[in-house]
Amino acid sequence: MARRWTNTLTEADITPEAAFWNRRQIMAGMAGLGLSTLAGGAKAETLEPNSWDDVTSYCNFYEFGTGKGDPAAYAGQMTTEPWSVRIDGMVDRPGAYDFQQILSEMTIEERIYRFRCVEAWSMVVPWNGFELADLLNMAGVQEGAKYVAFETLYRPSEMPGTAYRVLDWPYREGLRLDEAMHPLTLMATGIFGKPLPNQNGAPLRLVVPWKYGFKSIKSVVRITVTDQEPPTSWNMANAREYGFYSNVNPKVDHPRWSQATERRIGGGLFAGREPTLMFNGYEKEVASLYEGMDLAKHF
Ligand SMILES: Nc1nc2c(c(=O)[nH]1)N[C@H]1C(S)=C(S)[C@@H](COP(=O)(O)O)O[C@H]1N2
Ligand SMILES: [Mo]
Repeated sequence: MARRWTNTLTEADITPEAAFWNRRQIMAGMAGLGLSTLAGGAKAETLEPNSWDDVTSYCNFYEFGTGKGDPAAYAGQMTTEPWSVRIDGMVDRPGAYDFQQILSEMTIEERIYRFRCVEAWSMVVPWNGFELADLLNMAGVQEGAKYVAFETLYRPSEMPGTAYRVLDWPYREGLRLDEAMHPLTLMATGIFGKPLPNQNGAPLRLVVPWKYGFKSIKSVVRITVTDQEPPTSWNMANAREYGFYSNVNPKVDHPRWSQATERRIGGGLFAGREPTLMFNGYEKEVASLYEGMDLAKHF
């Protein structure tokens, strides 16, 4: 149901935003997993994506500054070619994987996901990318592995924000292995059918739609499969405010603000706040991963 295309897209094939909007007819549950959703007779919900301008101008990418406009202003100086991703740890085929080589092995598809920042704003983003599981399977996950750790590029000469120790660079994130292998978990390489702009995490970034946005680490250069829960940047910065799991949960407030509602970017001055959904609306798909866990404790 998710429209798939292969990675043979050329510049000429890239869909202009207008055409994207015209040909688009997408329903929420269909993104990726939706087959079972529809087969089960559940009513598909229409997700109206944000505009290109919303997605590319209102960003968090602290390596380029903490202002929402800083990434759009400064991330252009990040060199993204050549790019390779080191995959190491508990894998059968560790090594430096060239980004172009990765692309040639993966099937790029479109996924329209809700995106909810821990700061209580949200967007709907039409991503292009491949399942993280496909990449991990390419490297061959070994028996006994339990977690996956990720690192962003750390290149101070091109990243003015890293002059400030807001976070302990490089930016680091992590997932439990079953979260990483979940079919909703995406490695994004594009938005709106175009290559990912630098400010959104070029050339490839993680997207975990049921978790707060900071888990969706940008411009990934290293993926490590491990049996230990990996340290993560926001958790190291403030463990009381940012847990390892960071699943979107309207019933577990941030110590300094409520998580019950969200402000949809692009909604206009008079748009009301919208209720935040459990697991950001992906409860049916992911709740079973956390069966028996106290989600207030493992926040
Ligand atoms: N390397 C890196 N990844 C990052 C961040 C960051 O500062 N550095 N910010 C995170 C946060 S807080 C959010 S909300 C999302 C924002 O993604 P977007 O700008 O593409 O909407 O990226 C996440 N990934
Ligand atoms: Mo965020």
